[in-house]
Amino acid sequence: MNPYLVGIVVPFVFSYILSKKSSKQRGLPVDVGGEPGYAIRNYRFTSPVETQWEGVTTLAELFDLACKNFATKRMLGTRKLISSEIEVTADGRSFEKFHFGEYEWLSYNQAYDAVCNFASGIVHLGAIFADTRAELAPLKTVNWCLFMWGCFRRNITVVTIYASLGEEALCHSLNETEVSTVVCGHKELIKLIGISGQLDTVKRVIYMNDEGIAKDVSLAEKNTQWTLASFEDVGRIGRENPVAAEMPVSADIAVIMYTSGSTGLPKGVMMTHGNILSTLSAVMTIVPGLGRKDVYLAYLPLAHVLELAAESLMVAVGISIGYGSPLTLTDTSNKIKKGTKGDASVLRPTLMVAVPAILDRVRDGVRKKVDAKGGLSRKLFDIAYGRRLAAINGSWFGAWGLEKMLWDFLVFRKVRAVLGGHIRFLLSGGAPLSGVTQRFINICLGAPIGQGYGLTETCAGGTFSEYDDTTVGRVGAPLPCSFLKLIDWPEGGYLTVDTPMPRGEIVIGGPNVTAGYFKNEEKTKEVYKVDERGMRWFYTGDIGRFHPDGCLEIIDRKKDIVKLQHGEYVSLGKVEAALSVSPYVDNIMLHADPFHSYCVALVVPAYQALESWAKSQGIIYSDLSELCQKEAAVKEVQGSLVKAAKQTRLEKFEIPAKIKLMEEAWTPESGLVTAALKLKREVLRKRFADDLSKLYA
Ligand SMILES: *[C@@H]1O[C@H](CO)[C@@H](O)[C@H](O)[C@H]1NC(C)=O
Ligand SMILES: *[C@@H]1O[C@H](CO)[C@@H](O)[C@H](O)[C@H]1NC(C)=O
Ligand SMILES: *[C@@H]1O[C@H](CO)[C@@H](O)[C@H](O)[C@H]1NC(C)=O
Ligand SMILES: CC(=O)N[C@H]1CO[C@H](CO)[C@@H](O)[C@@H]1O
Repeated sequence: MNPYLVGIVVPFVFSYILSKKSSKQRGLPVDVGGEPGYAIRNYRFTSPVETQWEGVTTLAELFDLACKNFATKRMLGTRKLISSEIEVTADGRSFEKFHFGEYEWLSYNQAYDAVCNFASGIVHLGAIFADTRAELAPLKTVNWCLFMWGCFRRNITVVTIYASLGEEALCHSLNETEVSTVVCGHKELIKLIGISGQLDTVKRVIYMNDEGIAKDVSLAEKNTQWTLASFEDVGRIGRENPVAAEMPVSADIAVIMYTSGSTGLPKGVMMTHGNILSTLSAVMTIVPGLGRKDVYLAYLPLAHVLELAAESLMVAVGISIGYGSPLTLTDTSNKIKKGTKGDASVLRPTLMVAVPAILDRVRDGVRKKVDAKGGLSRKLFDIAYGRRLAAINGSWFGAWGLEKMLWDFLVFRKVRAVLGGHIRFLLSGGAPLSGVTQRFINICLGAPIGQGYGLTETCAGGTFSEYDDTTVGRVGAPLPCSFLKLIDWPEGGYLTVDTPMPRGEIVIGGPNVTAGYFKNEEKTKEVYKVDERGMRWFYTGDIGRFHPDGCLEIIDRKKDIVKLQHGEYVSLGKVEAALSVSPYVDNIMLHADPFHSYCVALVVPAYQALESWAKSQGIIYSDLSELCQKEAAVKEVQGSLVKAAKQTRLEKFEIPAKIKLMEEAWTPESGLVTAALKLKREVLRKRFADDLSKLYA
C-alpha cells in the first residue's frame, strides 16, 4: 500500500481516539519558612530527599557501593586514537582532524583499583587539586574522572576551573583556593607556565599524557620549581605504597566549582557531598527506568555542574559511560576526519545531556540538510513533521501509535542515526531551551527531552520537566530535593498575587542548596539565606511564574532588564531567545540603553546560511568580513529578525532598530561567552563598545 495513503488515513483515527489532554498535577503548594512568597514542592515528596541509597551519605561511599554492585560491568570507555592530521582549507585555515576507533572499556572493578591507586598516590603528593581540563581530551578524561573519585576517597576537595576563563580569572581562582597541585592537559600546562610567576601556592602539576606533552614538561621543568608527574606516575606510586581511605562526611566540601559569572571574576561555589548526593537522588527518581542497559555519552566538561551530577548518577546506577567531546560528537563534527565515525555513531548512547546551544546546532544542521536535499524528501519531511507536531500537541498518547512508527521509519530514522539511533532520553539544562528547538528535537529524535532548571549554586537542583510532559517553554515542577518559592519583585512589576499566574523572583531551598561562595562571605550573605526553620535558600535573580499544574516557566532575569528612554522595559534575555529563531542567527546580543528609545544588536550570523543566501543573490565578496559589512546582508538579516519578532509577538521597541553583523564567532576561548555558551554581556559590551556606539550614532 502507498505509504502516503497510510500516512494520511491512520493519523486521523489515532489523533481522534487519543486526543485527550492530560492535566496532571506535578507540583503542590507547601508551607515554608523564610521570606513570604508562593512556594511549591514536588507532588510525590512532602520533604526534600537527601539520599536514595540506604546508609550512603557521601560520594565516596556511593562509589564503593556502585563498584561492589556492578563489579564486572563496563564503566568507562574511551576511543582509541588511530590517526590525526592537519587539514588546510581553501582559504588557508588549518584544522586538526582525528580518526578514532572503537571504545575500549574499564570495568567497575578495574576502575575501583585505579581509584584506590590514585587515592594512595595523591597522599604522597599533596592537598587540593584543580582541574583545568580542556574541552578536547577524549582519551584522557577517564583519568580525570577516576582521579576525582580518588580525591573523594581521601576527603580532598577538588577545585574545578575552566581553562577557557582567561589568565586573570585562572590566576584569581588558583590564588584564592591556595591550590597546591594542579591537574591539566598540555594546552593548560602552557597557560600555567605563562602565569607561573603569579602563582605562589602551586607546587605540583599532574599532567595528562597527551600527545606532544613531553616538550611542555621540559619547558615547565626549565621555567618553574614545580614537581611534575603524569597520571600514570601517580597511579604507580599509589600502587606501590597503598594507603587506607580517609572517607569524608556528608558536610565536607567535595568540590569547589568556579563558575564563569557573566560579570567580574569567577566565584567558587562550595558543594558538599550531601549537596551533590541530594541532587543525584532527586534526578534518579525522574528519569524513567534508569538502569543498567543504558549507555551514556559524556562530552561536556566535568567542570560543568550538570555533567558532574549526570556522570556521578550514571556511576551510581551502573550505567556505562563513553567519553566524547563536542567537536567529535557526530560523523560531521569539526574534528572528525571525513569518512570516519563520530562518538555517537560508535557508542550508540541511550542517554545524553545537552546544553541548548548544542541542541540549536543539531536543529540547524538537520534543517540545513533537509533544505539542501530539497524536492520530495524535503516535502516528506515537512509533512511528517507537521503530522507529528499536531499529534504531540494533542496529547502524549497521540505521540505513539502506528503513524509514529511509519514516520519514524520513513523520515526520522535517518535523523536519529546522527546521534547513534538509540537515544531514549535527553536532558537539557544550563539555559532555557527554546520551544521551537525542544519540539524539533522531540519529534526528530522521538525521545522526550527533560528540561531542567538549576544553578551551580543549587548544585544543578531546581526543577525538572517529567518525561510525559509534552508542553514546551516550561522547566517542570520542583525536583524532589528542592522547594521553590516565588517572592515579589515590585520594581520589576512581578508579584505573587498576579493573575492568571503568580510571578516573582525564584528562590530555591533544600538540602541541595550549596554552602556558599568560597572566601566570599559578603556575596554569600547577599544571595543565600537560612530561614527560621534551618532551611537554606538561594536567591536566583531569575523571574518565573507557576502554571496551575505546579510547573515553572522562566520569564525573565532581574539584571537583564533595561528601561528605555520612554519608560518601556526591555528584557534582553527574552528578546534574544525570541530572535534566535531566525535561521541567520548563530548568536545575538541585544543592547538597550536608557538614554535611547530603541535597542540595537550585535549578531553573529550563521555563516553558512548567510553565504548561501549571498550566492543565491549573486553577491560578490572576497571574505566573510566584507560580506558582513554589505548593506544588503545586514538588511536581509534584519528582515529575518523582524519576522522572528512578529512570530513571537515582540513589541516594536523590543526589535533592534540597527544591527551589526560580526565577522567572527563568539567562543569560550575568546572569553566572550561562558563555557556553557551564555553571553558575557559586560565583556561583550566592553569589547564592542565602539560598534555599539556607532549603532546609536
Ligand atoms: C596571585 O598572587 C600573587 C602573589 O601573591 C600575585 O602576584 C598575583 O597578582 C595574584 N593574582 C591574582 C589574579 O590575584
Ligand atoms: C575532611 O577534610 C576537612 C578539611 O580538611 C576537615 O575539616 C574534615 O574534618 C575532614 N573530615 C573528616 C571526616 O575527617
Ligand atoms: C497546538 O494546540 C494549541 C491549543 O491547544 C493551538 O493553539 C496551536 O495552534 C496548536 N499548534 C499546532 C501546531 O497544532
Ligand atoms: C548536606 C546539607 O547541606 N544538608 C542540609 C540540608 O538541609 C537541611 C535542612 O533543610 C539541613 O538540616 C541539612 O544539614
